[in-house]
Amino acid sequence: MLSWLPENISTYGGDIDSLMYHIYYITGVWFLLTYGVIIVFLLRYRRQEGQKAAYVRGDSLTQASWLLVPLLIVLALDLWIDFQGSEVWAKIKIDAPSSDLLVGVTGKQFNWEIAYPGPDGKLGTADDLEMENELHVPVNKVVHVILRSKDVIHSFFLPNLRLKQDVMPGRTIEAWFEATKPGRYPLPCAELCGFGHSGMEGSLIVHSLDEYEKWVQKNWPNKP
Ligand SMILES: [Cu+2]
Repeated sequence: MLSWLPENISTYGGDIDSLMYHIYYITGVWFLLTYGVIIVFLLRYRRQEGQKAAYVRGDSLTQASWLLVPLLIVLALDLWIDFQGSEVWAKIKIDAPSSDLLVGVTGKQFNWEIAYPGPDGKLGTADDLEMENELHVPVNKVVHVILRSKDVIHSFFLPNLRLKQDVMPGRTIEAWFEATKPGRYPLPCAELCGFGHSGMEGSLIVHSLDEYEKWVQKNWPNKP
């Protein structure tokens, strides 16, 4: 069910998806329930000959409970979602695994500037390689992404990796992911950032380890 989500190729994608399904099912059941009650009441209490409409203010507890009981249930479900979500949130946002693979991604109207640190492993040095809109990574390796913006707010979005992070001018934000399947995947901007926003789309290229090694050798032939 609900297999319309894009293919998941992220180590933590399953956690995000199960949280999503959780929310879908809760809100789905609640949606059917409330609209079911509305429809039943519309039919049952429709206009009838000789019966005047009553003006109900909810003064008695029995009447007010029509609001208070659903309110408490919704609140409890909300806390349940928060509780379940906090575990996933901590796993992804707080306990990021360490990695020596680093890549810089800078959003600008209307491109992603991707910077690879080169053999010294540091960004902002002479051996950096810069390219536009192509994020090359190896499969099954943790990659840290250093996110920046040159102008306005953009949003770094890798739907297949279940990763979406706003990119803010003046701030450096770190994210991470680990892709589990080689291929080419979309990297759109998910924040309306101006006239060319809809065309702001890069690619994530996940290489097999051999292929990635070849890509590295091609770009840094003297890499030790
Ligand atoms: Cu953008």
